[in-house]
Amino acid sequence: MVKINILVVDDDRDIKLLLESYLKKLEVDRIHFTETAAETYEFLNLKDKNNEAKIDLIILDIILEDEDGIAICKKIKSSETYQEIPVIMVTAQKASKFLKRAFEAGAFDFIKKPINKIEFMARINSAIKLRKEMKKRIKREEELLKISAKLKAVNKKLEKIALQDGLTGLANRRLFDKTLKDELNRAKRNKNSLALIMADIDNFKVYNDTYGHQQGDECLKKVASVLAKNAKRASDFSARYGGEEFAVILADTDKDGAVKVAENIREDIRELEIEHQNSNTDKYVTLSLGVSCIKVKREITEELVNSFIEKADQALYQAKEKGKNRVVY
Ligand code: GH3
Ligand code: MG
Ligand code: MG
Ligand code: MG
Repeated sequence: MVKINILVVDDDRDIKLLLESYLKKLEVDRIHFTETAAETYEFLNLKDKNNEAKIDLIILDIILEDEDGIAICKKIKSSETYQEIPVIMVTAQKASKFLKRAFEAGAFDFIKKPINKIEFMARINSAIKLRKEMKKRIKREEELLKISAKLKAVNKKLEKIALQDGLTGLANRRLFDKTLKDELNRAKRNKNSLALIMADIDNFKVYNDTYGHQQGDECLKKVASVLAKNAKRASDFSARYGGEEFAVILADTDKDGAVKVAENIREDIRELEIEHQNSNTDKYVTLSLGVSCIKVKREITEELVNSFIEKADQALYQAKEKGKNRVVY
């Protein structure tokens, strides 16, 4: 249910009592009273911009001790919190000049004294209805905003998941392809060298055959975390390239730097001592790595990207040929 709170600004005790008795018959939650402009401003707390409206409808006497109602109305209407709240002016003044000024000040309606009960009830009722609709609309809009914020967050999560390898949590091949192209462009712009490491677990088929696919998955996760740990600069990037193959992109890194990182990864994997009794390299799981490095001088084409990967792949192939568990540049 939408709640309606009303403020009556009037300095006449009899009028206050009369209005209170009328308003109590309407669907109103609370009725507040103020007698002067100063008291009204303080009650509404107009100075605070982040104020939440505590009043839904204002019934405002035009003649008060300290300030006239037209000025009060203008001030209320210029506050962010209360600018949409209906203000109904009440006065004994009959002149149409007053009417004009009241509406120009932003009054929603106008009630003449002496107050006619039927007229008063009808006018207040229509203002209440308007305010209720307004509040419902605001609530709907707020709910829509909340839903849209939630959707955005979900979308962001989905986007992230779409670029992530489900098993290891590393970037997937799709993100690798995009990142490599972006990094090549950046390296060209900044005239930096860029390095790529391709890594492949040795004798992994035999590992699966020996320990089962599930333990194979566990091994892949451990290898991935070593890669992530070693690609530790903000500009480093590690991905699962596919199957038991991984890739690391190192921005602003030359051959020696990249070989060092690759060698660290190789050693860290060996030091995990993941038992692999049927391996032909060691009794533990090992990794072969190929490194390529580039200083881009020409346009980044698909051909250039592919040949960069190819170079790392060739180096990896040589590492396998030479007996695995090693880094080749
Ligand atoms: P090499 O030392 O020459 O690299 O030999 P290898 O056995 O490691 O290479 P091969 O390409 O013959 O086999 C790769 C194996 O990796 C076969 C495949 O079942 C396994 N593999 C690929 N993806 C996954 C995965 O997600 N989970 C598990 N458990 N195994 C995988
Ligand atoms: Mg008065
Ligand atoms: Mg392979
Ligand atoms: Mg392999």
